[in-house]
Amino acid sequence: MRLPSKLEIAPGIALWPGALNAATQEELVREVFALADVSPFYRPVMPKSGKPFSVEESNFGSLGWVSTVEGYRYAKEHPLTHAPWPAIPEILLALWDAATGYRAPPECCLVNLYGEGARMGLHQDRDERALDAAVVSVSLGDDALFRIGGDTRKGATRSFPLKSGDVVTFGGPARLAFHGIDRIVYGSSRLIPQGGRLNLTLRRVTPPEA
Ligand code: MD6
Ligand code: FE
Repeated sequence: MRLPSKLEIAPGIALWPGALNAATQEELVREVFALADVSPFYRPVMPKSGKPFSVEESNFGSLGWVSTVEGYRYAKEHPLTHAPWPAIPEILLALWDAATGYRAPPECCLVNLYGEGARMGLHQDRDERALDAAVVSVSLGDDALFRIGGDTRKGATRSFPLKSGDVVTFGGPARLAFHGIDRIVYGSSRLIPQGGRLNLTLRRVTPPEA
């Protein structure tokens, strides 16, 4: 896979606007929902409070990121079906190589499904041990407003729009930057049959040498 030129949003944060063409976006959406038949979307809950997420989630890969009242963790199985997660689609593996050049493949593709009104609060992706690998994020469907800050929850933040087909990487000095989704523009895209937005984030969890 070849990527167009990237924009440096901040040190360690790169954006490839429209990296995936319409045909590739459609193919990915088909694959994600086909895999969701075996690995269904479910609504995770927040650690401690048990408050439900506004997004629904699933995972692909050898490890899936899950959130329960006990905390966040990587798990080999779906929390409801107890089946192993399905393999990460080839398109995404090729994208990972093109965007990161990392020496090992991703182990997790976390899938977030946003319906009307869904959002994601400011958070860090810090449950991975391979923090030298960037996180690769793909947006599909409705437009979203992405917010980024620094390594502490306080500090200044800024936001920028993400559109269907955009790819973002978080690495190096930005690997632990706080970020979230303020809102989506529900109904702005017709890519996803039932409407809304899909976000796919690819992560390397364990150091390749481990
Ligand atoms: C989203 N993205 O775009 C949520 N995490 O719906 C993330 O949480 C994210 O975009 C790490 C790196 C890039 C991301
Ligand atoms: Fe994240």
